[in-house]
Amino acid sequence: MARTFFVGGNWKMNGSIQTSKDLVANLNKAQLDPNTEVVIAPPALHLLLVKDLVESSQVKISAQNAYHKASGAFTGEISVSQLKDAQVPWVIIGHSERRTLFGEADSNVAEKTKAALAESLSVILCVGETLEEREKNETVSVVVRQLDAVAAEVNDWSKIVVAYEPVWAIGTGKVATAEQAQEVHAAIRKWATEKLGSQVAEALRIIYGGSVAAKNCKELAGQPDIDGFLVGGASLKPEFVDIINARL
Ligand code: G2H
Repeated sequence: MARTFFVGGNWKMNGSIQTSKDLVANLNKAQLDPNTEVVIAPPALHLLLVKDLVESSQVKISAQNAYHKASGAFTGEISVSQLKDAQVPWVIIGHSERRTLFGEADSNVAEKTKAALAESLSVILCVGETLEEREKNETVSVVVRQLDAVAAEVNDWSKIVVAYEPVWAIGTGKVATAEQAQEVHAAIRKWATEKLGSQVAEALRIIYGGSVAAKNCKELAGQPDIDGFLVGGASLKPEFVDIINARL
């Protein structure tokens, strides 16, 4: 069964109310490949505004992070239950900026993923190695360690999209080559086959993130184990539409 191509736009901590409105207006008027699933992740403050402005049922919204507890004295956090209540159907978990800048460990990522799935949210689960880890030939072992931590807590992977984002390629303009990305995506699918079974592995979307742009998306999208993208910087530009349409 063919996997539906998936393109996520991670706006990170960028923009104003007006720029969020402009980005949605641009998507609303664009011709999007009807075979691509599109998910945009605005800053938390703009989630409901963006949700109301999106016109196409093809475009869903996502939070960039969530806390695993349902409620309580956790100043500054947003819970998975609150996302569900606000009808935000997706959440990004384990982005490398959360892991490196905010100290999220594999165990935090696993408990957040578990909590999100328990609230019936869908999860973009991010994994990836640092430059130092790649140079020490640890890429696959790092990614497998990150995935194993989640697999220890989660049985049902049907609502998870795995985003492979090599940390050295994020926001640096240094995109992984199509071969480098495909190699890791294939290793992730092999992991999934062994750990979760071949049916789950075959259905699992594994998307690439890290300096994806209009100029490099087609070659990446042509790889057999690359099922889409998580796009940062370029999701704030009109070329995001070209990335959504990478398979046309
Ligand atoms: C990786 C990606 C989106 P960028 O973080 O998650 O960002 O495309 O800017 O490298």
